Amino acid sequence: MINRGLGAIVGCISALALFAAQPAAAATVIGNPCIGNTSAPDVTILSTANGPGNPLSATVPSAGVITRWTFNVVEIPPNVLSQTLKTFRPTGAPGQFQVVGESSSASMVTGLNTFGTRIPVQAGDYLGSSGTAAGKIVTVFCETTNPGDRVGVFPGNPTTGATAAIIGEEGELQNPITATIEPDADNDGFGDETQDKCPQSAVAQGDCPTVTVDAASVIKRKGSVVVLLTTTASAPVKVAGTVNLGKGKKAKLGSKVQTVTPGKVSRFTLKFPKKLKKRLEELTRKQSLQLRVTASATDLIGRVTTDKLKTRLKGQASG
Ligand SMILES: [Ca+2]
Ligand SMILES: [Ca+2]
Repeated sequence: MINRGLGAIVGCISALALFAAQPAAAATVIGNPCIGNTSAPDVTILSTANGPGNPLSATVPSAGVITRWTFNVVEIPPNVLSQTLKTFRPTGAPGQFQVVGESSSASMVTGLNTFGTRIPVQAGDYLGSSGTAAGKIVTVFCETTNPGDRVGVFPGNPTTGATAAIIGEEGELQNPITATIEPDADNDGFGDETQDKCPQSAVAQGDCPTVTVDAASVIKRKGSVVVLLTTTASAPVKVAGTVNLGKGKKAKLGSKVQTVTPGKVSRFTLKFPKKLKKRLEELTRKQSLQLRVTASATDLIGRVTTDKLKTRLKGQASG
């Protein structure tokens, strides 16, 4: 079905041997490292299956972001040849797919070409490609002699967002593309291993924002104090206090953990334990105890910042 116009690309033996195993990592490599050795005009292809002997999955096993792709080609014709990685998602209709992502068009050199990209993918997405040479659609693929290698063929060049149906499927053909898929735990569309320095937050791709906590003031009540504080980013905050009661004794106070929203003053209540209440009742109103307060905020990656303040608690003896 494909017009295998070899054009300027000289047919050659196919090879699966050049794929080097990746070091163990959470990233996954899919696709086929075969060497593109022929081409066809006016078509876009997608890989539907890899034959036995290729350990890589032909389709996307789990959601993530394609951060890198390779394209292997035996020889480049004199006119500049570019190829584009495309990702396809089945629509549910037989043979029909939507183009859900594309790399930029990449100029090829003879041999193994490697490119960075950023294409979010879902489990079950397919890889495909199309190309251009001298302004015309020229798509390079591999003749592999392996009947289990299969591609679907689209007429023309459907682009991102377009829905297209394959006009047929053929064996012993493959797409000379591998894709590295990194996890994207925060679902921000940036691969968590090489593109996202803060995989804990979808709002940050650079270093995770640090949190500054500012304990501003204390409201004193009879059996408790209320600490007012702010933070520079949303973070869980805990407030603790200590009071020296004299004779080596200490009273410890603690708040519940609250998530503080930046730009909003939050209130943390520290209730007095019995021994502090008792000690205050023993002291005259001219006497006082020092309360040391520490507010601790924990950022997205577990870094803790603190702010401290001191205040005095007056004696409450009635006499
Ligand atoms: Ca991410
Ligand atoms: Ca992020």
